[in-house]
Amino acid sequence: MSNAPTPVSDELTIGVVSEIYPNQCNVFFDDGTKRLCSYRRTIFDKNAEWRERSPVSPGDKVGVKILGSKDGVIEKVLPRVNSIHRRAPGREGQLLHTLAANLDAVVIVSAYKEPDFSPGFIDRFLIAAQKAEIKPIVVINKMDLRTDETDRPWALYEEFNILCFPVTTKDVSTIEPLREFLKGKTSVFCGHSGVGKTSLLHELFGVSVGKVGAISKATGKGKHTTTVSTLVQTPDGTRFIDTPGIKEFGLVDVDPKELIQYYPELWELQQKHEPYEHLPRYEIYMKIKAALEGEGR
Ligand SMILES: Nc1nc2c(ncn2[C@@H]2O[C@H](COP(=O)(O)OP(=O)(O)O)[C@@H](O)[C@H]2O)c(=O)[nH]1
Ligand SMILES: [Mg+2]
Repeated sequence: MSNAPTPVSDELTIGVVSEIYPNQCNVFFDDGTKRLCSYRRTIFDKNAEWRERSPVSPGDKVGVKILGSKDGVIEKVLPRVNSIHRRAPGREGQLLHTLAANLDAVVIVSAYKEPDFSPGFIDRFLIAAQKAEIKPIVVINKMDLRTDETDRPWALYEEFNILCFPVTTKDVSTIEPLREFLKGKTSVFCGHSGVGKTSLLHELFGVSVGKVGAISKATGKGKHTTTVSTLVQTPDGTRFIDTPGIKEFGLVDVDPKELIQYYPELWELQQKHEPYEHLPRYEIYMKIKAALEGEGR
């Protein structure tokens, strides 16, 4: 691998977006350097059905015009292979917040406890990942808080062939399989605030991700938490994106009627029962299960 940044043309150098600030972002280059870059607003697509909250997102590959020793200007965003996004919270209209782009995996993190295991949140990310055709995995952290060894609230997902990793940052041996899975990949860590994403990333890769999620003033309507994702790259080429404090995850472009189609096994069962498209997958499953058990009696 060359140590010099890759030039795309005489003028532009390819890099990967790391963090987004209001009018600038950090970009990583092949040689391991990072530059603070501004972007031209003209790279927004004004005709798109959904407007993007920011013209670039962590993981985006960009063409940068190098300025001086530390800065640059993003002149071009290369086409995305894929991305994971949500409705921008606290904003009206069709505003899209792309959490991360060009991913190999979506890591959905939940805690076993503190905060409670959250199947509704996992379901929504599973749907978003499947819709974007990115491999989802489920990580259940804080397993040290489990007292009943037989309790496996994630078992349902395993039944659906979704890879699940029960872990605890208190015992590094539990995170080895996860580290192995993530090696060489670009993945985004998604989950409620407090489930242990940042602690896990620190244990997995020995890198500290700065605490973000600052409080900002929302225009007119009081305060809300801004969500800033950060991409980090390790020397072996593994990349991950930490997403602090996702409280809301509104699906975009998913018609409630098509929802159940993301779960082929439920789709099949649903043909025999009432439609439950409006419910989270876990609840649909419990209802169908109850219906089937009732039928058997
Ligand atoms: N009991 C227990 N606590 C943990 C574990 N991992 C992280 N924590 C704690 O959970 C809290 C939130 O962790 P943090 O990494 O900031 O979560 P994030 O908001 O998802 O990034 C911190 O107080 C951590 O010390 C774990 O495996 N077990
Ligand atoms: Mg965090």
